[in-house]
Amino acid sequence: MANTSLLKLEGDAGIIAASERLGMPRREFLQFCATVAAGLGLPQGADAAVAEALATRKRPSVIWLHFQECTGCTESMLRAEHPTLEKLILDVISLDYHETLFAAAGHQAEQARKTAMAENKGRYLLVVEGAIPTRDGGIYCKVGGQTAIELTRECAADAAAVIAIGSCASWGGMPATDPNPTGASGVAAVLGKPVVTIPGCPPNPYNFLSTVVHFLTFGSLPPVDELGRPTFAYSRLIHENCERRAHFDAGRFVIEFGDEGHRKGYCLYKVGCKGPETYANCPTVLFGDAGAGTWPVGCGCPCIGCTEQGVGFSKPIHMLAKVKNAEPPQQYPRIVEEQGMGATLGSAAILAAVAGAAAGGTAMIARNLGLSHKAEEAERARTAGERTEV
Ligand code: FSX
Ligand code: SF4
Ligand code: F3S
Repeated sequence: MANTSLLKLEGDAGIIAASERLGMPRREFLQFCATVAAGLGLPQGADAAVAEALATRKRPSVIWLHFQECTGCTESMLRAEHPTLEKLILDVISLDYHETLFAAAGHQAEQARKTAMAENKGRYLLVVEGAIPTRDGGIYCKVGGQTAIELTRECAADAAAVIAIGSCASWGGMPATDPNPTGASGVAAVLGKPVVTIPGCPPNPYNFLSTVVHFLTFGSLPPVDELGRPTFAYSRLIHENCERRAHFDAGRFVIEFGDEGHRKGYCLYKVGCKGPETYANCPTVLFGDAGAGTWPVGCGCPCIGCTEQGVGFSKPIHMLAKVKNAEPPQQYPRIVEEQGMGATLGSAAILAAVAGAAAGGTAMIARNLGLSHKAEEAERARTAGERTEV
């Protein structure tokens, strides 16, 4: 069943203008909205609300701070491909201060931050990338003469919401690795109040984009768990949706890197994969949209638990994971239909309504939705070509 409310928007002037602005075909833009709504676990019809919000709402002002980190979070956001993610992110938000992407420098940059904060008082989003060093009065990271602690507190005071992007900002991440000489801490610890965290080193840019789209559509950030992680992205163990799970269940393991099991794509548990104790949607959302397998385990590398405090950068890479959940995976691949031919426009959102926040399954179907459209287009082009030849 097609989602009629979303399809009705296809001829809407606002949608046409938005897709032109983004340089995306209208259908692709609407598919993207359905994908985001499904990924967020929103009920049926919410994809239309997402599309309308993206097309009409004023972009929220974003102040983006950088502290102890490698800038991988920003890099991962800018390197994603389809649909031109960096374009979408930069169209969805108004990035008023970002040290890496800013042309301005020195006092000019600082002034831009202060102006954006004053003009959008109480309405801007504060995004923090990187850990905050707290030892010795925070002297190990200063920007424009202010410590990271001072800057975070100053910018958070009038923010509508605070998002800690990456594992460093979430809890300290790699800079907080024992013995943590600078006292690297997460944003929540410095502010003394919970914030939304998007952990991962780097985090998946779709999780950031979906969080911002939720804010834009509903004026609030999505539901989070006790660590501030949006439940749409971090409620399932990697092990639950891993493509190698059948090998785990059947006892087929890689014993040594490069052995026969490794070449055959067996389970990486015995070479230290932390998927069984790490909550994230990496196997279902993937990175960069470059095709199948674009996530650590898909490339043959054990998950190091980069999204999980107490696992990533703390637990030795070779150490066996604690298997938290030995339940069967949430969904199995279809065995009859060819992948990508089963989902219709809007069915991902309907599935989301049925499955609630079953992030893994909905994201997978949503992704297939895109493939389905591409397959249809290819088939249409092929038949058109045949007709012309006749
Ligand atoms: Fe940390 Fe972001 Fe790791 Fe790097 O900057 S989460 S070190 S990938 O990228 O903060
Ligand atoms: Fe996948 Fe790792 Fe679980 Fe094996 S242990 S099924 S590789 S997540
Ligand atoms: Fe990180 Fe593991 Fe995902 S290493 S990127 S949480 S697969």
